[in-house]
Order: sequence, then C-alpha cells, then structure tokens
Amino acid sequence: MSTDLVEQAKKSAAYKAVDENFPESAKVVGIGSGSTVIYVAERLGQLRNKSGFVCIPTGFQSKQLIIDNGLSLGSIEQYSNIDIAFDGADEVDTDLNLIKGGGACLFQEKLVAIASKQFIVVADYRKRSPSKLGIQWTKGVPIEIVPNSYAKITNDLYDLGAKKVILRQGGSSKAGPVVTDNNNFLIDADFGEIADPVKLHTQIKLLVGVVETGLFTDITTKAYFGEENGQVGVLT
Ligand code: ABF
Repeated sequence: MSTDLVEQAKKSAAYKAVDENFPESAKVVGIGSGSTVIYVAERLGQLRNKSGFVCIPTGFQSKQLIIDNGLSLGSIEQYSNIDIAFDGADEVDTDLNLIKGGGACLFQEKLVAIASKQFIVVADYRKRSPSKLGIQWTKGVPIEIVPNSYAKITNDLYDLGAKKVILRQGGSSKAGPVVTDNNNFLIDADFGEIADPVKLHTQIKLLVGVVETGLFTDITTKAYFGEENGQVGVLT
C-alpha cells in the first residue's frame, strides 16, 4: 500500500468535505485530531473569510493546527454551540457509527462532536467498514478511564465479553500508561465485531470509572472517504 496514495486519499476527502459542507455563515467550527484533519485545517486556512469564524480544538495537536493555519482559536468553554465540526475516525460502519480514540483525544472529540450541529468525518478508504465496527479497526474500543479504576474496569470489560483488554502504554515518556489531556488512562478493549454499538457503549459507560468510550453513535452527519482510485465516497 503506497503512503502517497493514502495521503492523497486523506487530502481529497478533507478538501471535498470542507468544500461541500462549510457554510459561509459558520461562526464556530470544531477541528478534530489525527492526520486527516490536517488537510481540513489547511483548506479552512485557504478561505477568504478565515478570520470570520473561531475554531474549537479537540486537543493539543488540533490547537497547533488551528494556530499554524492562521485560524482563530477558541475553546469549548467559550463556545458550546458549534456550527460544524470535522474529525477523523479509526473506523466507520455503514450506519455512520464510529470507533475513535486511537489518537487518545476521544473525550474532547466527543464533547466537540455532540456540541456541533453538523459533524463531518474525513477518512481514507482503510477506515470504511463493509458492515459493522470491529472489522477494519482491530485494536479494540478505546475507553478513557479514571486511573485507579483500571484493574476493576479491566475485569468488568471481560465480563461484558471483551476478548482482550489492554491498558494503553507508551505515553510521551514512553514508560508506563498513556496519560490523556485530562490526566486519565486509556484502555483498548477488543470485542471483535460489534453487533450493537449503542448497547455496548451504554454498558461500558455505566462502569464506575469510565469517563467516555470511543464509540460514537448517532452523532455523525456524513462521512467522506478518499478512495484508492482518487475519487471521494460520501456516506450519509
Ligand atoms: C482522531 O484521530 C481519533 O479519534 C482517531 O483515532 C484518529 C484518526 O486519525 P487519522 O486521521 O490519522 O486516521 O480523530
């Protein structure tokens, strides 16, 4: 698989998503995390009215992206009504359910997503599941948890049917667990193919110590996929 092809797919999806969806009237715009959203910020930075809207980041990386592209930076505390948000995904199923959190920013990503009138996903062709979640992305569902609950939650996730549960390791210090922007830990729980993501999300969310899950259900408006052949597919 050529890196150039994947990179081109990300760029095509992001540019088309912005071109087809960005409303001239937008005043508040959510900017997600990951390598595909880089091209969203690039495209927004090319707009003539780029000083006419404020951008809300989902983490440190997207804050930098906003600044680097000459866009105005705001925060979710200041602007909790967002006109439109763009973000990447680890996997998208045919019903527009997502797995997110491979980049460890899932809490802020979900906060921005649910605060947005329109939530647009941008991804390359590798992220598109032919049916359910858990087919393309096999590293498990990312779950942000309060640190001292990890042992209990690990047991609980096995009880819920997980095949493999891992406390994500290798943060910036490379030793020990990944620590999120909220000073929490992340668990990756592999449930195989996920038949009912709403049910699974609800079951996990009820465990004491769980802050948020990387299952995004009933949130996405549209998903743009850069394809291998250079085209862009849209799922609505
Ligand atoms: C973030 O970046 C995450 O939720 C998701 O894990 C990832 C997608 O990244 P990329 O665009 O690099 O594939 O949005």
